[in-house]
Amino acid sequence: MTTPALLPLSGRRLPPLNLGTSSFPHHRATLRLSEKFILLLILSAFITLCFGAFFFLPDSSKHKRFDLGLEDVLIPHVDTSKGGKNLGSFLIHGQGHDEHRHREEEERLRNKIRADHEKALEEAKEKLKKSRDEIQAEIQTEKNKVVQELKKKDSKPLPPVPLPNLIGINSGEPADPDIREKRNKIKEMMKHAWNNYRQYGWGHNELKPIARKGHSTNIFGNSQMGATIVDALDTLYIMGLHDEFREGQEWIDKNLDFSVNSEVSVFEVNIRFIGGLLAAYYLSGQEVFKIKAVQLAGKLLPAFNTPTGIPWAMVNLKSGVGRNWGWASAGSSILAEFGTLHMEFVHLSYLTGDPVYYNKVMHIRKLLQKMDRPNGLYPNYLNPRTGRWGQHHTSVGGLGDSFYEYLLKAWLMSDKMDTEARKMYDDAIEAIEKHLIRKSNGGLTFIGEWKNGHLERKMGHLTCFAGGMFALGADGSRDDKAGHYLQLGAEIAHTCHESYDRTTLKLGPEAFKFDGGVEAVAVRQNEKYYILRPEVIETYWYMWRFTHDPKYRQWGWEAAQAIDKYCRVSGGFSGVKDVYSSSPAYDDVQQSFFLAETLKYLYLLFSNDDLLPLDNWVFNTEAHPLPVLHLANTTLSGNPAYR
Ligand code: DMJ
Repeated sequence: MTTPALLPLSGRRLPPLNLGTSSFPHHRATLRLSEKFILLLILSAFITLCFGAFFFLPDSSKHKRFDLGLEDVLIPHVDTSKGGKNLGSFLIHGQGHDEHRHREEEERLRNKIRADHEKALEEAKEKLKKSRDEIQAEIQTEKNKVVQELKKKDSKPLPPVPLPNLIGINSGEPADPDIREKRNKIKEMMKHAWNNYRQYGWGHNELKPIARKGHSTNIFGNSQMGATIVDALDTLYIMGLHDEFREGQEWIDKNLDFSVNSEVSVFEVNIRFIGGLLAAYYLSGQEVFKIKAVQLAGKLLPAFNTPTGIPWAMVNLKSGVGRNWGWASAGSSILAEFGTLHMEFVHLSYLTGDPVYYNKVMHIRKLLQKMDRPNGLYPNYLNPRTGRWGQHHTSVGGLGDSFYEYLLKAWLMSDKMDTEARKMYDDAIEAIEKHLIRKSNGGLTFIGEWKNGHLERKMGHLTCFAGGMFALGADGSRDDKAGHYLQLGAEIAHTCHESYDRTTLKLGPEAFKFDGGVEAVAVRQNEKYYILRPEVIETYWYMWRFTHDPKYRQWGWEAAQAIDKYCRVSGGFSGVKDVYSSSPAYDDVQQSFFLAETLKYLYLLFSNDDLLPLDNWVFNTEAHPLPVLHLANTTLSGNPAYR
């Protein structure tokens, strides 16, 4: 009938109230009336204001006192009615001293109820007098308070985690004066790129070096999140450009805010921002980078809310609404995008002790493992609603590339404990070798693209990273084929060098063919551009580390000189539209990956191997070095914060 909460107000289970003296019957009646009045008023105020009335209730501390007070008294009564002996005996034997104490207690309580009600009534009346604007302003103030509380919570220090072995972050000075000079030249190029960005594009995502203003692309939505700053940090650090590093850190600390109404690429934000922030954290030990990385990762998580758990390509950082690229086959997500989250997400779980990130990427892996693969190949498109493949296109370049890279790197990053990832990598590479890798008539090894049962004899600049990947994965390969994979890496490096060498500018085109007498040359006009990409130099560097064949330094130096000659302008570095033209037009974009990757790989190529040794560091696909985690197993149980 009556809810327990109403018992104290109706007083049905209390003995008749004795307010201390029978000489005030009128007062007693008035009090009951005023109680009813109070009840009515509160009830009507509640109904009128509907759910918004939440803000008009007396503050919670009042509720608390009220409830507690009643509870103390009611329990004995309830027990009495049940004939209880323990607490109930408090009233059964309610004579003399006990009864007197009980009356006093009731009196005190009654007064308190009355005072509370009167106060609540006054407050309710006051609220009702306020204008709509005042009420809205109050609601806004309450909301702001909540936001502030959340912000405080966000910037709370994370649990301390022992840092992995951070070897070789301040070394690498070559003894050979010629190599030292080359290394210094690369550092000078970095300063030129950074200084111009700082002067003309500071805080924008990228720089237009000719127009001398900020630039951005749709991968960053309409945000201004300083992509170049975040992407460049670790390169600045390893080059010893510490003043510039500090400037970047200060900007990030004060300005990098992810609560923006902007639809960004989950993949790009992960590899550039989360990867960049995590690497900066490990190198410098500055907590701010870790905190920002974790805040940002939280903003990406809603992208995983799909029927399959395969994330959307894009997510709105504010609303959390996700969707896929309009151009992707049948509303699909892209293999190279949802398959390139593993490294960063495992580190996030390691650093926070929160398995949510780890679970997300392992779920993707498990789902992929269960799926049929045509010819053992992974198609580039997967529909996140149905869990079915889109078009059967397979590529080791755009749309596929870093998925394979991250299988290998998941294994390396786990101190080679994640053998499941290694197996997936080995299986995938075997299928790729069988179906996609061919030799041209002129003897150049190339990796083509699989399109609905047909091999397209075309290779992208992006695909050239695979030379380095094969070399990196040689050690630990199945059937002890290390020599074979190192050789394959060398052949890809050679082919990609040819694609540079056969141009006028000695810079590689975006895509090149091996068809009808054409060898490693772009045919279509819209494939002749070079946008400061790193993949060929990346492969030179890995090959250098594994073979120390001086030709890789030579090839790297050729590329560095060509970039300095043809891409350098007074306002920074720009891509060029045609590498076969002696006077090419500029595209007027200084890509953030030029500072993150191209210049970093060049600098490493002219450094000693003790700078970021590959036994201790694994580079994410944007060249951000993350340390090997010596976890007991891949479930992160080695991490004390997780335990
Ligand atoms: C970089 O952002 C990354 O390397 C990514 O994996 C693909 N390529 C671009 C630069 O070319």
